[in-house]
Amino acid sequence: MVEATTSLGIEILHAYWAHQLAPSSTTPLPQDIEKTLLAGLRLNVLETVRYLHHQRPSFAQFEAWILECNDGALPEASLDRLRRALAGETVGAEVGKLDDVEGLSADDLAHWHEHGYVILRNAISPEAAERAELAIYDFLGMAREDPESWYSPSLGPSIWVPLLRHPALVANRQSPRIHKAHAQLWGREDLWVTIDQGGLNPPERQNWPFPGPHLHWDATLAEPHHLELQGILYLADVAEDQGAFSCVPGFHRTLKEWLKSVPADQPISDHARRTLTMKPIAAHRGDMIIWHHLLPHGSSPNRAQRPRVAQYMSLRPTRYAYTEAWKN
Ligand SMILES: O=C(O)CCC(=O)C(=O)O
Repeated sequence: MVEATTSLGIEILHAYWAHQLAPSSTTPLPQDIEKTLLAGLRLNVLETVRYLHHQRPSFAQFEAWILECNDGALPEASLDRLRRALAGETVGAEVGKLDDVEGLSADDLAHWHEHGYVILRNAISPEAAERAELAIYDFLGMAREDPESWYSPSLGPSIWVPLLRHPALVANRQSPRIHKAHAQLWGREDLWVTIDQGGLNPPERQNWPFPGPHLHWDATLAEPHHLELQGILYLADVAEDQGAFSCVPGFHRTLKEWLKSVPADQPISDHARRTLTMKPIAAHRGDMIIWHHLLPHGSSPNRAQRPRVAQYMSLRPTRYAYTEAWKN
């Protein structure tokens, strides 16, 4: 094999690039490694795949693009942490020591085990949340206090907002309390935070019906089932009827049995949508809801007066158990 010249010094990046450009003649990276690689290079999965497929860059161009995405440079300490983690070394938390950081309480953890989700109160400060909230309105060319502006075509027919690297969103990904809570749930600190987008779910009105996401899973339901976490940060207060994140609490414990009841001739998600009821989760500005990826979940129609504004993020360890086969 020809050794690739790499300016970033992340050897397996070449294998990732090669596989994206020629999937049928190359071997994919293990899924967990691929996610760690992209999160460690502070890349969003979709933007990276789109860039590679549309531009078909050389490897040197790909590495240059990665730096461009990161304002021209990635800190050497971050690259070093990524290199060591990918080489199998145990690395600590990205945000430094977590020992003295207040995370989830014993009650929170009991709630997590029973319901499969937990509200991390004050995951970020109200001020940090508001900065990110205003950044999302600004990105969409909307004004928070002008309801007419909430339906601007800039939103498109979804609640997703592809704002990835505004400083306010970047800062929220470094919240020690968020890293601590995830470390408690994963039982380890070598976590990598996704570069995920924002969301704005305005009140429903004529010509703007709630577009989803409706009840779904982002996970394979094939066994064996494993832990993975997903999260949403509320950037302003969210009431139950305000387009709240919704899920079927406790379903991570009953999924295996429930799967046996799904008629063989029906898609699992269709059956789930017909038979399961989600609970909307209200919370405050700066709170984060973390859920087990085996909970059926979605957003909900906003029947209140103000948009629900949110930032998505997930934290995963360098390596973790997952099931390859897709069933959903
Ligand atoms: O925005 C929400 O409330 C739901 C988010 C969701 O369905 C997802 O992240 O998969």
